[in-house]
Amino acid sequence: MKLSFAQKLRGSSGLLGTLVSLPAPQISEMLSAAGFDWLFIDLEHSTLTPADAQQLLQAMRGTCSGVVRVAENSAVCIKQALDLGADGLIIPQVNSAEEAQRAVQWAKYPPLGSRSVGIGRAHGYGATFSEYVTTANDTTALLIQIEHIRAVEQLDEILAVPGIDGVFIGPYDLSGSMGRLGEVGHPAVQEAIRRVKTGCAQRGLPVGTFVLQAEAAKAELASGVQFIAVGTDASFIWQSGRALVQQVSGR
Ligand code: 3PY
Repeated sequence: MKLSFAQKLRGSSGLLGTLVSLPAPQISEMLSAAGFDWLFIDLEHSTLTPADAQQLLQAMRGTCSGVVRVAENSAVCIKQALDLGADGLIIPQVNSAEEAQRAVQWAKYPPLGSRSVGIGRAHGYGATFSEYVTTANDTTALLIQIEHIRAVEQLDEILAVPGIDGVFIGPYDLSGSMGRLGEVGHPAVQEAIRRVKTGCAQRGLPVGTFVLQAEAAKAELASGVQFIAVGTDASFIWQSGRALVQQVSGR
């Protein structure tokens, strides 16, 4: 049986993903066939629409999970992404307990939240409606992004909000919010990241993050993050295309 991403997060570590930003189902077909555990389908920083996200999810193979980062923390973005069948959501820029509570309200069905009821791909277009609405709170992962120093300062209050299934650290935005844009290795940024990881560990909440290279991913997984997104579809194409041009033509 295919485990939900929420179940995988609770039961395993080292979940390897990558970020998908291009609107072609062949991309998620290839990346899931390549063996990634999960794909981070990014509607915040790309031209992907909810319809594109649905096609990307439909093309995925095997046991790979599709986690959608919504464009913003709003009722419409959250319900559309869940109804089209996302295995989990990443909510960007959650900077206070109130913002975390709003995400839970929109992402979880009553009594935990007040997610509105629709019939979509997630519900088997109606065929599996009852089963879906009774299990979705448990099987769809609600991941909030901690990516601003204000959020780190209010970490305890944010993590105490019931209904959050995990945290995804955004190191680049976090570094920017600390006046060190892109300096993710700076000691002050690393200290903020360490505080988030420690806070999550104390509450038993899975934590993940984003890195650009394989070596950094191995280091993060060794340090105990449960899930990681490495690189992007666009960066894979760019890097291998660029390397090929250099090898063949020396340019
Ligand atoms: C960040 O590093 O800020 C991110 O959101 C990565 O996805």
